[in-house]
This record gives sequence, structure tokens and C-alpha cells, in this order.
Amino acid sequence: MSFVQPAAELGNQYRDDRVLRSYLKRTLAADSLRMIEQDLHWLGEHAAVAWQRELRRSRSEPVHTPWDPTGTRVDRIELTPAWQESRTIAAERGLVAAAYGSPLGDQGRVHQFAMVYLHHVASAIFTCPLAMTDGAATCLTASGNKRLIERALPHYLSRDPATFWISGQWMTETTGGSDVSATETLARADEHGRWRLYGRKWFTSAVHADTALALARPEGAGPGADALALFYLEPRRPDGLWRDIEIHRLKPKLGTRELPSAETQLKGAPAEPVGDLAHGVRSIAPMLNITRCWNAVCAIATMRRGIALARDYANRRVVFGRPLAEQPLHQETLANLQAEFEAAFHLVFYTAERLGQVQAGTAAPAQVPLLRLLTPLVKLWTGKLAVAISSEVLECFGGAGYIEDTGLPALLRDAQVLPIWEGTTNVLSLDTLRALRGGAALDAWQEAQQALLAEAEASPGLAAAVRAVRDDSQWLLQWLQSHAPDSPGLESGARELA
Ligand code: MFK
Ligand code: FAD
Repeated sequence: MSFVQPAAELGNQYRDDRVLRSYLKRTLAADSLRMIEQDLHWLGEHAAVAWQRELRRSRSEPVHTPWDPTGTRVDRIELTPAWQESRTIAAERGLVAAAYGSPLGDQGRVHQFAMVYLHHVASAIFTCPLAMTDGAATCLTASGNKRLIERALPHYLSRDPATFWISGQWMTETTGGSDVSATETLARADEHGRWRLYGRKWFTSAVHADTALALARPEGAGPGADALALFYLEPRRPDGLWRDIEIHRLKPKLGTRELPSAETQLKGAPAEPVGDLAHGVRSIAPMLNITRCWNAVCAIATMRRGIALARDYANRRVVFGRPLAEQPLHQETLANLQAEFEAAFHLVFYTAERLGQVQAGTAAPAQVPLLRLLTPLVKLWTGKLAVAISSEVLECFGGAGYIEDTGLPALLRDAQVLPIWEGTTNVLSLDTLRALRGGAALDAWQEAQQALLAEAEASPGLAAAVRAVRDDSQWLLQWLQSHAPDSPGLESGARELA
């Protein structure tokens, strides 16, 4: 019998995650940690079991059936088993609910994102609709629309799979996803005064979601983005049939294949304005900021999974007479990946802490502009890094990393969406400059940086590194100070950045 290389294995992803465990121990009171640890152990175990299970079966994809045998338009979407299982897990573990009214107070976001981090890779990308659902809950809350809050929030925050609802986010059209100003979807009041939407939404992920928030242009409104309004829809009737909506097709995607992302025609779909009949981008911005935070959490989850597999493999694979893990150059490769991941991890959870405090109203005033600044930064940086790390992880497996049924190529394919959706890297770079307007974010950032550096300086051995970071950041501060306060400066700043 010739040699057979054992595959990489995963243990309980909570138990084995030194970075997560030490962070939570440092951040949460012992009682709080005890309260949530059962969830974390369960999700950590599920992550390991799901990984092994997915390797043993071929990955399925959702199926769209436009017509029934009698010729009636049905647009049935059949979901994959892993996707359906993930919906149940999400409701029962409270992956959205944990962030609202948490017994951990303003640390509810830390609890929630620790769970999301453990679950993302095992979730079949169900984290996409969960992010949008969380975003919708925040967005409706911010709108103050009492009727919609009472209607939808109890479902979004339900821990019962039978009553749990997920939301979609319908912005992108063929005219543009970054620049939504040319949105063609029209909102027109019918003879009963009920708003109906007409148009084509070009990317609608989790298309079968129970509700959606959509941008549309009210009839008679002028051109441009500010004339758009935000609408709430329940796209399907209780019997599952679509309300004046047709699904053209499910998109054939590079990755995220279990996530049904559709091209959708709105043919008079009933909808309800969330707020004013204008300022739709401003109204949906709270949703964007939540989903961008989720994106960052899912990015570090991807990095951590790849590194865990690569480390395990390095102990099993023997090259040039010793385990790969003992080859100095490979040790350096793994150490670099780990260092990049740990930096990203801490920035993401630092942002999650600020988000929880701002949401709970316990944040100091300066935390609000700081969070606004960190959100696009953390999304754009971790999105790109997840792709780079996943690519390096594949190489750590040599040729095996390129082979479908190791499960590794899916990791890279799924990572590639992270820098694209929810704002591409360049669009978020410009959003960062938008967040810097007025100077409050920059002041808050400097203050936060000083506090962090003072804390780090107190740790033995870190003082020299802290001084180096402080020196390096001086040029950036000066650059930002010269460009941030006014928008013409921002535009020339964007050119310089490019
Ligand atoms: C598994 C991982 C989880 C993630 C799952 C995600 C699944 C969903 C997939 C999707 O991709 S959904 C679609 C996501 N689409 C985007 O992210 C759009 C990207 N483009 C932008 O973000 C553009 O910058 C933007 C559309 C916002 C530009 O629109 P405008 O109208 O030209 O911008 P403008 O005039 O600067 O801003 C309008 C208002 O919104 C301003 O407020 P005021 O009216 O009070 O002045 C802005 O300050 C405000 N605004 C814009 N972005 C904001 C914001 N406010 C707070 N936060 C922001 N991020
Ligand atoms: P464009 O906006 O045309 O961008 C093309 C290039 O131009 C990018 O590199 C971008 O960075 C660059 N660019 C744009 N503006 C500028 C600028 N001012 N300066 C410099 N560079 C710029 N959308 C939804 O609304 N709902 C969904 O559910 C949804 N699901 C998705 C699922 C998947 C799998 C994918 C891939 C996309 C999904 N999207 C969804 C769409 C996504 O949000 C958009 O694709 C994204 O925002 C980019 O828009 P676009 O495709 O029109 O590209």
C-alpha cells in the first residue's frame, strides 16, 4: 500500500481558539462569560462537525423552478439542507437577537459576534441574510416607524425558528451598485393609495427572505440619489406565492453558492415607505453600517478557519525529512498569517465593542464618530485580507489546496465576495473620507489611539513597538488633517490615495 497523506482536521473551534478565548476572558466579566460559554462551545463543536460532514458530501446549490407543470409562474426556490439547518441554528442561538436587549448590556454585540465568528464558515453563508436582518432591525428602529417596528422586529429577533424572519436588502440595479443615484425602480401609489414597486433589482441575495428593504424612486420625484425613498416589503404571501414579483434567475456565482442571489423583477410589488418619500440612502445607511460590521466578522472567521487547517496540516505533512511545521520558512509563513489575523481580529472586536456601546447609549459622545470611521475601515481592510490569507492557505497545502473536495477552494471563493459586496474597497475608502468630514472622527481616533498606546506601553516589551507605531502614524495624521475638514480637500485626497 503506498503512502496516503492524512487530511487536516478541525477540533472544537471555540476550545481551540486561543485568540478568541483570551480576548473574551479579558473583556467580559466571569459571570457574563459563563452565561454565554455554552453557546460558544456548541457552535465551536458544530463548526468542526459541519466541516467534516461537508467534506463527505458534494455541496448542493439552491434550485430555481420558474414554472409549474400547468404553466403557472411559481418561481419556487429550493434551498439546500445546510442552509435550512443554519436558519434553525440562527434562531435558536439568537444570532440576531443576542445584540438586542442582551443580559450582557452593551456587550451584547461581543456575544453576538463571537457566535457569528464561530458559525460563519459552517453556516452555508446564511450569515448573509442574518447580517441583513440585523441591519433591517437597526434601520427600522432608527426610522422610528412604529408600525413597522411592531410588525417586523419581534420576528427578526425571534428565537423560535417557526416565527423567525430574515430580511433582504435590495439596492443594486444594472445601472449601479456603488452609485445608486441612477436607480430605475419606480414607486407608484395605486388606486387605493397603496405603494407598489416597478423595476429590476439586479442582485437580491436570500431572495426568498420574509421581508426586504428596497430603494425606489417615488413617481414624480426628481433625479439623483437623494430623491430615492426606502421601502419595506413582504415579498411573498403566507402561501409562499410571490406578490407581483418574478425571479428571472439565480445568479451563477464564483462562490457563496448556497446563498440564493437572484435577478428580480418587481411588477407592482406592494411596499410601504419606511420614512419620508426621499433621503433613501440616508435612511438605509444604518443597515449598511451593521452589515459592514458583519462582513468584517465573517472575514476574520474565514481567516481563522484557513489558518487552523493549515496549522493542523503542517503537523501532518512531512517534507524533506521533517514535518512541515518544523521547516523554518513555513513557520514564518504561518506566523505571518497568524499575526495579520490577530491584528484584524482585535480591530474587529474593538469595533464591535464600540457598536454595542453606541447602540446601548452607554458610549461617550466621541465614540459615535469613531465608530462611523472604523466601520468602513474595518470592512475594507478585513475583506481584502481574507482573500489574501485564504489564497496563502491554499498554497500551504500545495496541490491539495487546489482540489475541490478538500473544501479549501470554497474557502477562497467565498472570501472573494467580502471585498465586493456591501461597498467595494475603493467605495469604502471614499466613505472613510466622508466619515472624516467635520474633524470629530479624527479627534476621536487620535484620542482612542493615545489611550490604546498608553495601555500597550504599560506592557513589558511593547514600549519600543508602541513608539514605532506612533511615529509611523504621524504622517498619516498630518495627511488626514490637511484633507479631512472640507470636501474639495477630500476629493483631491482621494486622488492622492489612488
Ligand atoms: C457574510 C457577510 C455579511 C454581509 C452580507 C451582505 C449581503 C448584502 C450584499 C449587498 O451588497 S447589499 C448592497 C450594498 N450596497 C452598498 O453597500 C452601496 C455601496 N455604495 C455606497 O456606499 C455609496 O457610498 C452610497 C450609495 C452611500 C452613495 O450614495 P450617495 O447618495 O451618492 O451618497 P451621499 O450623498 O454622500 O450620502 C447620502 C446621505 O447618506 C448623506 O447624509 P445626509 O443626507 O444627511 O448628508 C451621507 O452622510 C449618508 N451616508 C452615506 N453613507 C453612510 C451615510 N451615513 C452613515 N453611514 C454611511 N455609511
Ligand atoms: P460598480 O459600482 O460598477 O463598481 C465597479 C468598480 O468601480 C469597482 O471596482 C468599484 O470599486 C469602482 N468604483 C465605483 N465607484 C467608484 C469611485 N467613485 N471611485 C473609484 N472607484 C469606484 N446588492 C444588493 O443590493 N443586494 C444584495 O442582496 C446583493 N447581493 C450580492 C451578492 C453577491 C454575491 C454579489 C457579488 C453582489 C451582491 N450585491 C447585492 C451587489 C453589490 O453590493 C454590488 O455588486 C457592489 O456594491 C458593487 O456594485 P456594482 O456591481 O454595480 O459595481
